[in-house]
Amino acid sequence: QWDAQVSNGQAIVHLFEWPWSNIASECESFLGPRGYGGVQVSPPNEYVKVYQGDVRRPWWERYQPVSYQISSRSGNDADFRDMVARCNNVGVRIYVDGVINHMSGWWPAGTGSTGTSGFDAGSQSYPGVPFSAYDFNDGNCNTGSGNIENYNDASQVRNCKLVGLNDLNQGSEYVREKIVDFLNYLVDMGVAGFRIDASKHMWPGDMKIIFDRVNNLNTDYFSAGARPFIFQEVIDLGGEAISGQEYVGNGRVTEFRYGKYLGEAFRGYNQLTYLSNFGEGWGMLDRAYSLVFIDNHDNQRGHGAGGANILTFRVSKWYKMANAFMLAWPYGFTRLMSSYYWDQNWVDGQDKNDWIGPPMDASDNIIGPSINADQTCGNGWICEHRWRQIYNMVQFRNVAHGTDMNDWWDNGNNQIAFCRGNRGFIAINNEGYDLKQSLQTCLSEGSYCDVISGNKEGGSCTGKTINVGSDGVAYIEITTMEDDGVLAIHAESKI
Ligand code: AAO
Repeated sequence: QWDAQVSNGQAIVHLFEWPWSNIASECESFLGPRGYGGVQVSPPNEYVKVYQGDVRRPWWERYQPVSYQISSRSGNDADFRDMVARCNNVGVRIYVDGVINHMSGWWPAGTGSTGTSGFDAGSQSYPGVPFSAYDFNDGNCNTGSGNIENYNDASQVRNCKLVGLNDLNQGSEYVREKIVDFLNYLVDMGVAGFRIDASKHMWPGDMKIIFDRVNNLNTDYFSAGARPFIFQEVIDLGGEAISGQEYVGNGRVTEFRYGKYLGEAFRGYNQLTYLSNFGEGWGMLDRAYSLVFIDNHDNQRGHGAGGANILTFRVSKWYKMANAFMLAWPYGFTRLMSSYYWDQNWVDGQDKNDWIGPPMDASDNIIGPSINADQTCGNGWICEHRWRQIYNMVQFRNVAHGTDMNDWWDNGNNQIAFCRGNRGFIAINNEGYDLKQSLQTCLSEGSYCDVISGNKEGGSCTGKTINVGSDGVAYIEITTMEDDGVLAIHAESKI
């Protein structure tokens, strides 16, 4: 379950809070044609409807399950099935955000949910599954509050409540059976795998027992015996009792250090020259086990981990540069973030608006993205995955797949360049002065379109044209005045 089971491309995108019908259309009209491998979707199963003071339908309500029925603000079971079929039919996989560590936090009896199950958090009664108090970890938690109080005690991190969320006991055969049924229901309808939420808070051994019971993928879309792709959310920046390494036997693990280090580097707190051995050489997980990203739905808004240096759509030039590096670099399985806009309100170093959910109408229904004539998104959606500098680097990653990194060059500071076999070449300028160099591109003689400054359209380039000599050398120029500090060419951008 370390294999993403992709067929259309080597990068996936988190379409955070998108409705299922919009995802289905996006697979057919954009993700399939542009070589995206798959989509991580928001939790599809029934959860709490949160109204708490001025907090109204926060994005994080989806991380408070009420049942495993496929019923959410993104759509119902039929909508979800339709999306899975339509995306698979164009080769784009669906990965479900599986919230299986816990159920909801405390809410007064009668609090609503996105389905019909009803629940009583106080007595840990979730009839929609059903779960009752017997199925939770209270008896295994030794802290006074019942919550996690110390991340240096591995037992309480697993057996106590994460921020007050009722903590399921995955040591119970009954609980395992209900979780396996939930995952199998989704696998049988054609999903390719799972992001496993809050994995740090479950025992790796219990998780292995659960995953080993999940069915092979649906042979309507996958080869016989194909195993679900598993990527486990474990925040490990070092310094705690639990490490991501403990989970690599179950599947891939989110490598949070990756985005943190690149954020620091592109913001100028580290020199790009040191990226020549980025990956295991920096203490990160083995590339076969890591899931990498620049930002995620938590740390783009100060939740989770990564701190103030995490790059997001709000610092778009650095963001495009870091994503271009990630998509060109041969380490890890890559995931892009696709966001909606919200106004931040910084008070004492915290964004008081960090709860704001997706664009919604007067009835609290999500307003999905509109697509503009220039192929960007409207209705308040950022659609980073539709930015030319990003979708073209997704193609770069596909063209370079199977090669390693070679012919590294740098200026000793913040100008770097490297090849991927004889399939691709990228140069990055993060200096305060122009990059003007003749560099080895490792490509065959000919003219190539720079896929950052433009596209290859018909037989010509809408951006820069790069002429590679018979020795593979080309003159590369990236001035500080340009929109983007990156230049990239590859075997399929040749004219
Ligand atoms: C909401 C309310 C809560 C309320 C609760 C129950 O905000 O006030 O008590 O409901 O009613 C999301 C939101 C939460 C939300 C929750 C449920 O983020 O605010 O709570 O939905 O609605 C830990 C977990 C990690 C988790 C992360 C947010 O380990 O798994 O917290 N991420 C996932 C999801 C996330 C979701 C949940 C889990 C819950 O992605 O969206 O929460 O389903 C340290 C630890 C980390 C820990 C962080 C934050 O990180 O290492 O494991 O993550 O703290 O607690 C440095 C350190 C780094 C440290 C970091 C932050 O960087 O190096 O280790 O500082 O301190």
